[in-house]
Amino acid sequence: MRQLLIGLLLIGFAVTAQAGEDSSGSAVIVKIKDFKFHPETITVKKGTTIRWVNEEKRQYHSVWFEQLDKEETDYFFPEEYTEKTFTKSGKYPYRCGPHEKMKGLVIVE
Ligand SMILES: [Cu+2]
Repeated sequence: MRQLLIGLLLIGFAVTAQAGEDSSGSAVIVKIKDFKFHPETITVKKGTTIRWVNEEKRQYHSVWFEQLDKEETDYFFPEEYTEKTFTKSGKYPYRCGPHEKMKGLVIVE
C-alpha cells in the first residue's frame, strides 16, 4: 500500500514536469553543437523567449551577453539549456564565456 502511494506521487511529479515544459514550449530554440551556435544570428519579435540547448556530447558552454551581464553567466552541460526573454527591440551580441570565438547575435524587432 505504501509503495503504491509513493508510485502515485512519482507519477504526479512526472505529469507536473511535463506540463511545465509544455507551457514554455513556445521558446525559440538555438542549438549549441561543435562549438557553434545554430543559428548564429536569430531574429525574433519582442517578448520572445530563446532557449539555448547544449547538444554537445561532453562540452559545457555558456550564453553570455557581456553588455547586459557584467559577470560571466553560468556554464551549462550537454542536455541542459538556458533561456532568456527579450522585451526590448535591439541587437544583442553574445558569446560563450569559456570559448571566446563562439559568438552569436539576437536581433529583436
Ligand atoms: Cu563554449
